[in-house]
Amino acid sequence: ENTEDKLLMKISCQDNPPSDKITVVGVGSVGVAVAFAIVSQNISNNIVLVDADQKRLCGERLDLQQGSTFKGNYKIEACTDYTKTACSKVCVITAGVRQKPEESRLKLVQRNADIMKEMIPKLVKYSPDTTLLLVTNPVDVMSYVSWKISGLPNNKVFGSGTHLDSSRFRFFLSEKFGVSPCQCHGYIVGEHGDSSVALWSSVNVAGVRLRELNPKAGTDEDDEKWADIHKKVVRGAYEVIKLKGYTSWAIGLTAASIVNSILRRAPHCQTVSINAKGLYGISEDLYLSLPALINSNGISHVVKKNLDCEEQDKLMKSAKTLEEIQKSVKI
Ligand code: 6V0
Repeated sequence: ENTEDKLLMKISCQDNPPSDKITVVGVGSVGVAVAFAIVSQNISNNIVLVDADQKRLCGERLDLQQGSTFKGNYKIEACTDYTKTACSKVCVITAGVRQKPEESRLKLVQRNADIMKEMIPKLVKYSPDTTLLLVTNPVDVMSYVSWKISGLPNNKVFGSGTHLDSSRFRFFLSEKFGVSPCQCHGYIVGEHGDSSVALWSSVNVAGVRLRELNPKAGTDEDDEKWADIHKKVVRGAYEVIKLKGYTSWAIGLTAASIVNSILRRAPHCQTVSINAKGLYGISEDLYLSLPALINSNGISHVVKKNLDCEEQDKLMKSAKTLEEIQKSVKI
């Protein structure tokens, strides 16, 4: 095994030809933030919006269109019946119910699974080669349900997962050090939710490993209580929902960054919710977040990080939590 093979495990091979059509299903606070992040950053100028609520759909379409003057005339289409979604490169799924204040993501499971059952076959019918990016919560279980329903290979169905949690983690680290979040590297894996796992052993700031500076960082024996940062990550969404009723901008940018990796062939390592069977000690078809590379064909590789015993233990616990919910959902 050469060094590259020690780092990366191949998931898929071919690289598909470019197309930049992006469907966003659900034009609630999240869907609109995703669409806005995509057009405002020039990731794609070809968006189709879908929602069951025709009035809201028309309103959001008009509002977005009327700003296109400032962004090189992007195209925004909309429909309730999926016809205009044909040949989408990526379908970002944000439709569904959201958490009420202090409600856990896992509470939403069957209601949103039923919505996936209705939507996914229509999306795949019109775009049989698409990549499905799930955002609807609980995102790990919704990714699994959508994979099952879609019949697509598992490299083409995945969720935004803990990519947002990792962004929150990097932001809180950047606040602590006063170093840009782009240079604070840290990964959250496992469930996008209460049982997520911070990989403290690999946190590094400007190339310096945190554990070189404080070997106990992130553990219970740490006097500096770095683990509190992970608690803040877990509380992140609850906090925003308590204050403004929902979360939108950070998840909009998070999903857009994944779409960017697919369209731009930019193989960034992102913690996304994938079928983890055969990876990191997981033997079932179970969706949870692991560090992965994304290209135009979806998930191309999984990064084989060395976890310490505590991290591996916590990942298994997170997997157990998700496995129970995943089994309980009726597909
Ligand atoms: P919202 O503002 O209520 O919007 C939901 C939209 O979905 C509405 O416009 C509905 O009309 C539409 N919708 C519902 N059912 C259907 C259907 N069958 N077909 C088409 N459209 C439908 O919710 P919001 O946008 O705030 O949240 C959407 C989902 O994203 C929720 O499940 C959230 O929990 C989830 N989030 C996931 C995050 C993540 O990190 N993965 C982050 C934030 C929210």
